[in-house]
Amino acid sequence: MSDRFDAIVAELAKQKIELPSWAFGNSGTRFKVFGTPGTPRSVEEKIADAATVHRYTGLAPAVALHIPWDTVDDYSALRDYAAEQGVALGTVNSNTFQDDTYKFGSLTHSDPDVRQQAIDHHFRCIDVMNATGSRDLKIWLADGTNYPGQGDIRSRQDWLHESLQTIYDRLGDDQRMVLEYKFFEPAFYHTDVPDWGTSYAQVSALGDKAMVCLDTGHHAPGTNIEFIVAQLLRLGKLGSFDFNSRFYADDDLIVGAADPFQLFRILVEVVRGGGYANPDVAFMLDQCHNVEDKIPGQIRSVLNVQEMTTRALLLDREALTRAQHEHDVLGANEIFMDAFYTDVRGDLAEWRESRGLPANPMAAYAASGHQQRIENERVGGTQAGWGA
Ligand code: AOS
Ligand code: ZN
Ligand code: ZN
Repeated sequence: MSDRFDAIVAELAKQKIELPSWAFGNSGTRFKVFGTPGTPRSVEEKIADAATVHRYTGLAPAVALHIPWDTVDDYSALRDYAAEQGVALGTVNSNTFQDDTYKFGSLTHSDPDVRQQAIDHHFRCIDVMNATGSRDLKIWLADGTNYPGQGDIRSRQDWLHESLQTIYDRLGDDQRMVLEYKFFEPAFYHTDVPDWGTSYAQVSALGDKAMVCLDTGHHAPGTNIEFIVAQLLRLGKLGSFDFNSRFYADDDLIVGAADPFQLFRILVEVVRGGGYANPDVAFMLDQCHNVEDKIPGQIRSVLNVQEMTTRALLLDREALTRAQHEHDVLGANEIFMDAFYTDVRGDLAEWRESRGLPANPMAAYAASGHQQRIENERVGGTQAGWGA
């Protein structure tokens, strides 16, 4: 391995990426959900698939759950099962976007009884966290309106604060809430948590255990996402990422597939803000594999994050800072781009082998026969999820 790589390997070894359970379920679009052979039929099989990704990459030691898609009778037993597979249970994601009750909103609904029902759902999510030992409750709200005049935009912010405060007050000392924003969809006129500023304002009003979740697919085209990352890290309020990539909207494609340079720029700010040593930031994927096999899709995803993280760690910050202070525009840009253009695949392959991992996890998985085995074994039925 190169000397440059050796110098950053200790930092790179801290990288942990949390996989979403729903990445292993069947997903799709509003037009069609295509099932794929080998799709998990239970929460346990989803966890087993996530553990397979971790076994091939060493990058994914935790699985995020989604309630109610990952409902089981005994979450402590599920926690033990996950541990046997070699992974931990991570973030608990709530869902107030699929019940008819929430047609006109959940935590922001004008009817206090509906708000209470949504609050009670989050209380149940916290009960799950208490059983699984999870730190984070992730709240993403589909709440919003489709037409001007449909709802009282300002009152909805007040109702949202009251609802979030009630949930926040139920969190344990070692638990957090991460509030995720999204500029549109499924609401088309206004979304009640549309941008980082709203999430920041709402979580700041709650306290230290409330943070912002940044989903990389949740911004208008052309948004400078790395600016938001730098600002939230500077403010101490970046709690988690939902990594994915998009060409047009919230496409939930493999992270880095649409714009590896944007992923690199985001990770440069992550490294600048403490990198994977920063205990405040959870690095989660939030992706759906509509047409590709799911386990290799997740392997590809975590490898993309690892590769761009490696390049970000190679950025010569001392030289860059000197060039910036000297207003050496072209020199600074060249230093920045040099890190991005550095091909780190050979070093990473060598490093993986030195740690008992396959040099090329994608090729190793393809050659393993594992996909064929699960396709032969898993006949009949699939797990609840986006498209179930
Ligand atoms: C929806 O668009 C958001 O990205 C959510 O983070 C995510 O898909 C959800 O958490 C799954 O419940
Ligand atoms: Zn998300
Ligand atoms: Zn999303």
